[in-house]
This record gives sequence, C-alpha cells and structure tokens, in this order.
Amino acid sequence: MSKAVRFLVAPVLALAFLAGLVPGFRPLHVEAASCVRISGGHFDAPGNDNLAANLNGEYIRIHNYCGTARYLTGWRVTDYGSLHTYYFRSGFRIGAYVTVTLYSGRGTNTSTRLYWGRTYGAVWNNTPPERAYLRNQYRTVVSSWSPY
Ligand SMILES: [Ca+2]
Ligand SMILES: [Ca+2]
Repeated sequence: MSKAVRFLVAPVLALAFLAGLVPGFRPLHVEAASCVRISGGHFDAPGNDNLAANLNGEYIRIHNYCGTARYLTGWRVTDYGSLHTYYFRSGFRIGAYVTVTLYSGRGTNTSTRLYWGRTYGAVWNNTPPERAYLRNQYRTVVSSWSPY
C-alpha cells in the first residue's frame, strides 16, 4: 500500500469503526441493564383481592440475573401512579440467580419471600393501567413489569 493510499484509507476505517459499521464493534456508552429486575407477577388474586385472606394471591417476582448477590438497601417497589410503595429492609440481599417473590399480604419474610404486610386493600389493579416499578436507592426505575 502506498503512503498516499494509507493516508486516505486510515481515516475512513476509523470513521467506519466509530460509526459501528465494523463487525465486532461495541458502542462504549451502553447502559448496563440492572442485575436485579422484575421477572413476572400475578396482579389478580383468586377471589376478592382486597381481603387479607387473598392478598398473598397477588405478588411480583424479582430476579437477580447476575452471578453475585446484590444488596437492595434503599430500593423500593411502586405501583402505577406511586399509590403504594414497598421499601426493602436495610441490608436485604438477593442471592445470585435467585428469585424473590413479594406478596401483598402478611407473612414471615425469608431470603426468597417478602411480604408487603398489608391487611386490607390490594396493591395491584386488575385492569390497566397498572405496572410494577423497581427503583434503586436514587429512586431511578431500574425495571418495570406489567401483564397488560
Ligand atoms: Ca389485584
Ligand atoms: Ca381477584
């Protein structure tokens, strides 16, 4: 390759690389998805969702997609319009690849089962618009989910 040709080709290759035209190129500024995201849920409990006996029939599932445990200190779950908020207790840790179920009613919290602690009144509407939002300690939505 002559000096003159190299002089012309190099900048073109550099531009193509920057523009993502060269296979294998990865943009540098992609937001990494949160390790911990809402993976599913059940908004319509069997029977009357509002009653204490049925509140655990509605729930959402939160999954850690990464290979290391994550602390959810300061994190929260909100519904559409932020009418209801669940605060994870300080120091709550979700294990690697673990799914945690957050029930609307009362119960004994474990590493995989959390309870909102409500005694009356559903969290999740059975009709749209409704959506579960997982927010980090800065209240930034890191994940959301809806069956609708
Ligand atoms: Ca419901
Ligand atoms: Ca129902």
